[in-house]
Amino acid sequence: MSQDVISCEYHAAKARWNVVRMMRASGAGHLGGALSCIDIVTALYFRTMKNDPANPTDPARDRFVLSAGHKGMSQYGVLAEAGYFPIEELDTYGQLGSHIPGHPDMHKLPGIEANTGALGHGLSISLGMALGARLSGGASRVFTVLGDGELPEGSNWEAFAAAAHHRVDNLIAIIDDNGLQISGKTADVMGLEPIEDHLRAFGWSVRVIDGNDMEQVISTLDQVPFEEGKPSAIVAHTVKGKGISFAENQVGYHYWKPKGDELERAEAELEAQIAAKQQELVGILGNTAGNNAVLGGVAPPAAAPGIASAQTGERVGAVALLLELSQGKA
Ligand SMILES: Cc1ncc(C[n+]2csc(CCOP(=O)(O)OP(=O)(O)O)c2C)c(N)n1
Ligand SMILES: [Mg+2]
Repeated sequence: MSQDVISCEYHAAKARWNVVRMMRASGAGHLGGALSCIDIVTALYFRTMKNDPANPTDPARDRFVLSAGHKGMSQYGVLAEAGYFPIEELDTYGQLGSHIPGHPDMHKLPGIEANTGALGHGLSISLGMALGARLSGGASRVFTVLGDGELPEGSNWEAFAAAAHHRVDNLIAIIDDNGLQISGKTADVMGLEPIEDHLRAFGWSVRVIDGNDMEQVISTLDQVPFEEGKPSAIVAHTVKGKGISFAENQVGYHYWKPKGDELERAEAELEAQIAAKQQELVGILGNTAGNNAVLGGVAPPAAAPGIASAQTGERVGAVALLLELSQGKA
């Protein structure tokens, strides 16, 4: 397994831990869908996309739109891990005035490109961004994550058709195909399987992968656009609630209100995953200060897992931007 894969797995494990930190702070949230797509979101920020936490409004950046906005904790967990905002901000999740509300708000947090949560809008927004980049002569690509249960929203299909018609090959749609949605199996509520056939019929170039297998996620994202002149789609088979054993594939954990010792059990499981990845990384690289810097803050194995993050002095820029957003200046 390559160092890049393990490094992304490590950051994904820590991002999952961040999700549980938000749950601990707020007492409730959309857990299942956040955990199914978080490996993909991690790979996008830590490997695929041109992005810089210290300069989140760089016009040349690639864009990420979380169309299924209820999965927002995935993006917050990854942005915090990448150093877009101070990690302590996670403890304000869902509170009045927080920069990280229940659904992403571009006016409140650096790194959020669009307000989402009403399903079915993100792909159209992303298409507009991708066309805008083309018109302005930029090289930016736009990545968007949709849920399988989101796909029946009719507006998606206008965007799928328009993107192919206009040959928008800097647009990449990733379907977090976890087979479940809010009220049950997607196949029972409004099934579109096999999703890849629909997308191909609409003129997209499509790959089907295991979206919780970091090696597949990375190697597939490395290949976009799959075909010149065609938008790219990845149908990512995932597990809702991935990473917390008792939440996996359980529709009841779409929205989680932790009870009993669930939080402690979730944290213990994720801390074991973080520690295991940390050991793998240290095994490859050696536990030196230089290597820690390259990896964005790998804590020595003796340190408490889950606490160290990629946060560096660069976050000062993000803090300043947060302040401006609060004051309505940015
Ligand atoms: C327009 C719109 N209709 C309904 C909802 C309510 N809703 C929130 S999450 C969800 C399920 C979405 O399923 P999926 O896209 O598969 O996401 P997952 O539950 O797997 O995270 C629904 C219907 C919404 N947010 N927006
Ligand atoms: Mg789903």
